[in-house]
Amino acid sequence: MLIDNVTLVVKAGNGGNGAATFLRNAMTARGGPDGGNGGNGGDVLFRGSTNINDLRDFQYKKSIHGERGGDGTKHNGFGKNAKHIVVSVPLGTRITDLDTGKSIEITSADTPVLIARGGIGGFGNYKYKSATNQTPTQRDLGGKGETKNIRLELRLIAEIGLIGLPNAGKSSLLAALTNAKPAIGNYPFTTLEPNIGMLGKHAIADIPGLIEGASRGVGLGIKFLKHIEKTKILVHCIDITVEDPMNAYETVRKEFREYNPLLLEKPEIIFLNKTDLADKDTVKKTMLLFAPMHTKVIAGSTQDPETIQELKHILTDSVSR
Ligand SMILES: Nc1nc2c(ncn2[C@@H]2O[C@H](COP(=O)(O)OP(=O)(O)OP(=O)(O)O)[C@@H](O)[C@H]2O)c(=O)[nH]1
Ligand SMILES: [Mg+2]
Repeated sequence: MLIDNVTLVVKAGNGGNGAATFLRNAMTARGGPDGGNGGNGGDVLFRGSTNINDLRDFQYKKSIHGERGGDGTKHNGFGKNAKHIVVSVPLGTRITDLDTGKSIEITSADTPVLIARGGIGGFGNYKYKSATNQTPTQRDLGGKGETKNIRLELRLIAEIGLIGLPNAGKSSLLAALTNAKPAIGNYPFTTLEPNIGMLGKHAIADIPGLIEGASRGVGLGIKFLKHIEKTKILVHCIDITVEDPMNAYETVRKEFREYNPLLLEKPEIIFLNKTDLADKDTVKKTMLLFAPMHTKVIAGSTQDPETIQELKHILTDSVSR
C-alpha cells in the first residue's frame, strides 16, 4: 500500500545546561567561577529524496527527536553542539504545520528545510563573572528545542508510467531517465514495489512487471496499476530479444483490459529495448511489426545515450502539453 499521509511530532533538541562550578585544585582552595556554556540542541531538517517512494518510514513513527546539546563542564568546558538531524522524504512531500496551518513543499534534494530549531545552550557561571560579582552561582539552563506538530502528505502523482513484462528493462530505463537508483537484475520480478524517479518536474513510475494472469493475481498481481491510472503517458517496454515481442505487448495489454480498459486508451510509446543484443534485421522487422499500432515506436537501448536523449525529449514534450 502506498502510504501518502502521516502526522508526526517533531521535537528539536534542547540546549545543554551551563555549568556553575568553581576552580578547585591543590593550589587553589577557593578559586573563581569556571562553569562552561552548554552546547546548542540539534535542529530537525527535512530533505527531498528520489530514492524514497512513499511515507512508509513514518507509518509507525509518531515522533522525531533532535539531539540534546552537551552540558557545560568545569574548567570552562563547553558542551558539544548537537548534530542536526536531516530526515529524508520523497520529493514532492508537503509538510503542514498543524498549529499554524502553514505548509511548505519539499522540492529539493540538495537544500534541507528547517522544521524545528534546536534550543540554545545555557551560559555557565564563568560568563557571569564581573568586577562586582566574583563568585556568581548564576548559570542558565539550555533553551527548549522547538516542537512542531506536522502532517506529511505525498502529492506525487506519476505523469509517466513505465510498464511491460518482467525483465524488459523498465527499471534500467528509470535509472537512465532520472536520478533514481532502482534495483536492476537479470531475472523477473526484480522490482517488487513501484519506483519513482523525477524527470525534471515530472514523476515517472516504474511499475513491477506484469505477466499473463496478473489481473487474477498471478505474479505480483495488478495492484500497482492504480499508480498509473492518472499518468498522462505510458512507455511500454519490450525486450526485443524475446521470441515474440508482439505477444509480450499483447499480454500486458490484455491484463490492462481486465483491470481497467481506460488504460488502453492512454497515449503510449512503445519502446523496443536491448537493440544492442539484436541484429539490424530483427530490429527493422520488429519495428515494422509494431508500425500499425498508431503510436510512436522507438527502438534502442537503455545503455545508449542517444536513445535516452530521444525519450527524454518526447516524454517531456508530451507531459508539458
Ligand atoms: N544488453 C542490454 N541489457 C539491458 C538493457 N536494458 C536492460 N538490460 C538488462 O535487462 C535486465 C532486466 O533489467 P531491469 O531493468 O531490471 O528490468 P525490469 O523490466 O525492471 O524487470 P522487473 O523489475 O523484473 O519487472 C538487467 O540485467 C538489465 O541489465 C539494454 O538496453 N541492453
Ligand atoms: Mg524492475
